[in-house]
Amino acid sequence: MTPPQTAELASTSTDWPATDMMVDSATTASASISAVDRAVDIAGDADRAVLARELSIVVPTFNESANVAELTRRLGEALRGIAWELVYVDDDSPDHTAEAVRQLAQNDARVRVIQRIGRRGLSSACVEGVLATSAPFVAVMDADLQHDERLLPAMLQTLRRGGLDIAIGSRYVDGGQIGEWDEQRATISRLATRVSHAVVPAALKDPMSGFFMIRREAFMDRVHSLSALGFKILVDLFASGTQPLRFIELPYAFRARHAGQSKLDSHVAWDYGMLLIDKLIGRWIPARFVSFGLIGSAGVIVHMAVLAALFKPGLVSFQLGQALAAAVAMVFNFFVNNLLTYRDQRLRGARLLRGLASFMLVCSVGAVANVGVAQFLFSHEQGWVPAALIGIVVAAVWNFATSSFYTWGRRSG
Ligand SMILES: Nc1nc2c(ncn2[C@@H]2O[C@H](COP(=O)(O)OP(=O)(O)O)[C@@H](O)[C@H]2O)c(=O)[nH]1
Ligand SMILES: [Mg+2]
Repeated sequence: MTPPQTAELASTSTDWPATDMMVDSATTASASISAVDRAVDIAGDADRAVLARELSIVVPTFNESANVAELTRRLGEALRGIAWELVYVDDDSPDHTAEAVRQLAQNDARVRVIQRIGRRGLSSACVEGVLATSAPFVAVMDADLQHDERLLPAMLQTLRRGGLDIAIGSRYVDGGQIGEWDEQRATISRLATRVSHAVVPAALKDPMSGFFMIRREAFMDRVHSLSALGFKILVDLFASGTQPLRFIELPYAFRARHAGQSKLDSHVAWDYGMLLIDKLIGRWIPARFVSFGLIGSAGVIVHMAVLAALFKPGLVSFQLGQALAAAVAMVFNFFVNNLLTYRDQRLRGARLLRGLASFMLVCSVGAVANVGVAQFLFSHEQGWVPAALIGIVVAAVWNFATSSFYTWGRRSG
């Protein structure tokens, strides 16, 4: 609106005829230009004042359309008197969560959505949400109302006082509760907590919490070393960066899910293992390569089983049996890697078949390289075991590097 007005005034002033009047008119015109500029400045200040949020809230979502309106309403109530913004990061939920948020955003400019397509992952969603906001304090919480939004003002108050980087909603400090979990879920959570202490401080009672508020600076200090794998963003934050996070745990009672279903499934355990491996040795070996290697080892077992089943009873020649076993092992490796190693960018539909074809091509080249390298080493007086092992490692590195780019890396083509 405003820049055209200014331009209009400017052009009016140059269009005036050159008469004695000109000086006065020009003065009047420039006076009104500066009046407009001042008005623009004041309006700008007002806009900026409205936009200067103290608290950004980031909420990852997958199929939470029945929860977002209620969460937004409750946040509005809990955060009266605080300047906040709310960003949902949705992974293209089939239940149209992103659309539900857009409708809320039409009535409340503090609310918006980032809709990610062809991507999955709670941690990476949180990271991208935090990066899309600007307030000096950022909270992360779930959409299903299990996290008590009434704790947010106390978290903010604690961080405002200074001296701390992060305030965590904790189920395991005095006054905290895990709510209605069954015994199995509670045991798994306790176990995961114990294991996490390989990479996070032992004093942290609830590293599995997905509910916390962090100073933006502390987040930005470590954002480049985050793994952003899987579900456990807090473990990731604590295990990244050079300076330890100064933290406090505030108790709250974990509530029952409001609507919809938990996204926690058996793959989460794999993702968690990968996160821990990435934090422990990721500097030297990428966790995805470890996952790829483990699945490759399982592929060797599949290969041997198929070969034994076909060749031993004399159904096929050794050569044909070996070729068929290799093909089955490749298909097995492709599907399991698609399920686990590349869970966050899983191929589906037509892209799945194209992916399988490119994977088998890549692995065939890998197999030729394997035999070539091993043969070369063997003919140069290396023992057969090291020659074979080095051949396998060369093929694994090739298969991983090339398939991560050609099979899973590209969105189209
Ligand atoms: N963006 C995004 N959000 C997710 C994903 N998986 C889970 N979430 C969200 O993360 C939060 C926690 O998930 P939830 O299923 O409640 O886990 P649980 O509380 O451990 O059972 C919820 O708001 C989910 O909608 C995902 O892959 N991407
Ligand atoms: Mg939940």
